[in-house]
Amino acid sequence: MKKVFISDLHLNDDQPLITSMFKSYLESLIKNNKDDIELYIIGDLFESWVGDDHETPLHQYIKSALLELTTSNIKTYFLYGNRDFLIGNKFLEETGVELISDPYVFTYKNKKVLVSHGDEFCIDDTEYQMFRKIVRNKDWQKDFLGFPISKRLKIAGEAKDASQNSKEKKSMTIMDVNQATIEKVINAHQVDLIIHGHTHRPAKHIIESNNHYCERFVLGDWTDESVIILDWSNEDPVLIDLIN
Ligand SMILES: [Mn+2]
Repeated sequence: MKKVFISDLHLNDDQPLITSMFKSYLESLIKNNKDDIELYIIGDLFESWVGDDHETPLHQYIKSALLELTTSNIKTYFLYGNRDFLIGNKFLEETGVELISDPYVFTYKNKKVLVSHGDEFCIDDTEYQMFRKIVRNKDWQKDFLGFPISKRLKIAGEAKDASQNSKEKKSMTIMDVNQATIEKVINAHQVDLIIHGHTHRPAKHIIESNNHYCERFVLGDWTDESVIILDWSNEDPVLIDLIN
């Protein structure tokens, strides 16, 4: 048995290399499936998702690649990122991917593990947290999905520009996880391991809180220079770079 965790691919039409790297990665999983692999995609698979009815050649390509994976008996889990939280049932049915909640807690190899995209840990970014509250509201989403695709794309584009502009003004600390929030999460769930992405700052952190020892693994985003994923094949999980 082997579990692998990936996040923040941000697949989009402008980066065909990342798309082909992802496709090759899925093919390598299929080839090695004698290991009994489970794949966890923990958010921001796509740079943007305005609804399952917005079908592009890229979306079709990724959906068939994922379907090939799941029909090769590789159990594939997905949890929402801050960019692709509108992925719905049609996508899930067409790919065989299973949506899991955020946070997702399970026990494996005697360790209690919490998996999350990670954006909820970044509470110092109050502007983003306010935006998140709005767009993760079911009524807001229902209204948004009722708009024509062109209007949805326009709104998503404007939101992206606004977030890019404000990101430039924010400090690196504001956009990172909040330590007290991490400790609260550790104590509330009594977990030994936290796995998340979102911040694009791959690292392994060790936290001691109330005499409880926890490791926090942060995955990297996919670039043509590095792809840091978490591979849990042996006793302990390890961050590996698919490129180097
Ligand atoms: Mn993210």
